[in-house]
Amino acid sequence: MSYETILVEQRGAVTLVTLNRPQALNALNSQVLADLIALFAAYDADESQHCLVLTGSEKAFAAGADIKEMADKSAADMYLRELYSEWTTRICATRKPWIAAVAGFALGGGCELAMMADFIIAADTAKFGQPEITLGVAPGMGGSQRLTRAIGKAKAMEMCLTGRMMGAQEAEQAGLVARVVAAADLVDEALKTAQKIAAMPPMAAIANKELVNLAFEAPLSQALVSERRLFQILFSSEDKAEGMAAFIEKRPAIWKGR
Ligand code: CO8
Repeated sequence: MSYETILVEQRGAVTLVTLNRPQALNALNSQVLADLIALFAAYDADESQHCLVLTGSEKAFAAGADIKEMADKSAADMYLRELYSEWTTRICATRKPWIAAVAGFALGGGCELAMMADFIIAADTAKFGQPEITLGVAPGMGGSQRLTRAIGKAKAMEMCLTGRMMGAQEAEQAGLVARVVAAADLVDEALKTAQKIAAMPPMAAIANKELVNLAFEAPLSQALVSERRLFQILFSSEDKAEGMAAFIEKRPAIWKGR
């Protein structure tokens, strides 16, 4: 598969993806979106890959949707063609785990893209923001909802209404990012974490992801039933038998992915 705006390499069972439009601070134009749709579909379909890291440059994870591309779009263009929605739907439908490794600016659509990840690891240089209001619009790819769920109403409202950026330390304290690391170590740390996830039984990884995400979608009583059912179903997997046998026999497990 060849891509125009992203660099993709496989490191064992981990796919490392780098947004690569440095001249525009990785602004998300339609080519980036098309590349990401194809990339995430390919990742989900590739049985050799079990975790993915998406990163940008030192200066910017992504500085938002491409304003130059959006500038002459009308409401009819956006509404009738549902621009961006296919992209959002496809990425959020990714079943396998993936991590956003964020350094520098993650603004507007860039912040929204990072928040679509299962979790964010941030460099100490990361700056998150939803500055759409300064352009006369509002977040359109989940920012107002995912940011509010992640950090609560007060901070999300303040950020959306003022467009102010939140630094990495504050983002960690507020619950937006899982961990902050030195900028020089960002990709290595994210890859190490991804390799740890990729070494887990793959079906259980998908189930764990599905269940944590359910906390944002379903009422607690239904989500708890779904959790119980998935827990019970995993007892039929070969990896459950292997995982428990390996523990008892004090040896490493060898996963089958079934
Ligand atoms: N789009 C297009 N080009 C961009 C963008 C962008 N979002 N951000 C930066 N660039 C370009 C600049 O135009 C500049 O290009 P050139 O050299 O040709 O002039 C180059 O990248 C470097 O940028 P700067 O010179 O501005 O770099 P600075 O270090 O001075 O500033 C900032 C960095 C603060 C990040 C600044 O570039 C900035 O404010 N960028 C815009 C941030 C922003 O407003 N993002 C939100 C965009 S709107 C959005 O994302 C909505 C998404 C939801 C849509 C869903 C619809 C359904």
